[in-house]
Amino acid sequence: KPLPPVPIPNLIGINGGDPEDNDIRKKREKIKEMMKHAWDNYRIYGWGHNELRPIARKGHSTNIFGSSQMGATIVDALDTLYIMGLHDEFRDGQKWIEDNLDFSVNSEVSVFEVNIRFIGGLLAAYYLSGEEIFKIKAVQLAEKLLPAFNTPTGIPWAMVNLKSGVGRNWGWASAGSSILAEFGTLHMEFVHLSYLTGDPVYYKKVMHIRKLLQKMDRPNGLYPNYLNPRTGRWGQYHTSVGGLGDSFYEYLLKAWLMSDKTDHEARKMYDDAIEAIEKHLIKKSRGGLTFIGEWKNGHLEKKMGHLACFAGGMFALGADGSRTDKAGHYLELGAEIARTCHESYDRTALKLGPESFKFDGAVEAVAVRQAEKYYILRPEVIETYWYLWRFTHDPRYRQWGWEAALAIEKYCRVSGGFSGVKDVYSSTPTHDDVQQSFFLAETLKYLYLLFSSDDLLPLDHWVFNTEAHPLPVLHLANTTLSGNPAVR
Ligand code: DMJ
Repeated sequence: KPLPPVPIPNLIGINGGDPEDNDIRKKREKIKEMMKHAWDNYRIYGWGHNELRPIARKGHSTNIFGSSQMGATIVDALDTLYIMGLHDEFRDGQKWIEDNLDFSVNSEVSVFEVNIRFIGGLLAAYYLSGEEIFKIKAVQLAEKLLPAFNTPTGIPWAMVNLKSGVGRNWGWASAGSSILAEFGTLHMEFVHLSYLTGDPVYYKKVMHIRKLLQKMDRPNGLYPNYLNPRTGRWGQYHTSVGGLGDSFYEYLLKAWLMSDKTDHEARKMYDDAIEAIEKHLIKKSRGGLTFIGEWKNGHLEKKMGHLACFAGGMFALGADGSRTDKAGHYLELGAEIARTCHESYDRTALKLGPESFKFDGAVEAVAVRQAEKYYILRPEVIETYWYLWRFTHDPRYRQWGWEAALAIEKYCRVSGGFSGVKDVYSSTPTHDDVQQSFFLAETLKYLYLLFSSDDLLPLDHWVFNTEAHPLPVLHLANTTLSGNPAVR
């Protein structure tokens, strides 16, 4: 059905970004070529499947996408194709979405993953291209996610069946809990959905989550990773800026940025959370590396996940507007995290970072257990390099990003696409044979932006969701999202 017309925010910097320097231009071209390689092979061997097995040369999927072929790679890659000027490929993806992307399927999907990859990807493609189909599909999908919020507390289930609307939580999550980084990473997309549809339902759902969290006790000021949606009580007292916690903090900051810095409540929650995190989780190793540990049952585990490396960029992004004018401090903290994460790459045989690394006696920024030595094409370290580059223009970030790009090219590229590797400390890598959709959505996009000039997607006009999908800043001064029809 047609959606009500709303004023489209100022879309500044959706093209261009040509660097003046010849060497940088060549590097940027190389990243675009890598994107072509990833996309073209997916196009040939995995089209319509969620992801690609680049060695077996066939489709791949995991339980987060449910049991149906939803073309996750297509949706996730669209905006990267667009900003790289790969317009034929973009149109090809658009055509597949128009003809095939259908959400009336009996399939149980992750609410979080579908929100960040599909709704985020479709909204970004809509804003960049102006093609209505993306907005319509985003709204159709969002309607299918709404039943996940039918819990006694309004904290959504982790998974929902798109057809029946029945929701449930992951079996492995503490005492039937929902996950902070999942139910806390809906705000950006849901605010845009209310903005674009004129329907306050999405806004109300995420504001309800925020209000509930505000009322809860926080041990040491920290948010635990688990919350039971039936009882409204915390599960285990684990706190992490990596997996299970990460993007909740990111979305507090980005809610404020996306509201043109008018959502002061979100900014306060971010500032309070970061203060507690700095006090209890951030430490310096003997060798002088700043790291973010994990709080588990009353003690600090000196282990940092690759996922937590995104926080370097978050601290830099949040520096401006921080309490008591601590901008310099947070920019420095972001730079220290970037350095630590670079060390985690540099101390491996492949110059690619492990999934998680320890700080224990003589061990610094190195994975110890075999199960933590893999690299699955994740973006977080490159994401942090890019934010630090934008805010400092220190050439080291482009150098570090280029080192990572070369390592990906050398060890992850195969003739059928790009694959993760199982052990970054072994000089003869074994591939995992998965080309993750976030490699096209995030890793290659951040690399491309790192070698572009700052006029491409400037950060005072665009806010990137946690899957690197850019959404424009909304100037909401004359708009209400809470359902007063007189104002819309
Ligand atoms: C992505 O889907 C998103 O960046 C998410 O926030 C965390 N995990 C992956 C990439 O590592």
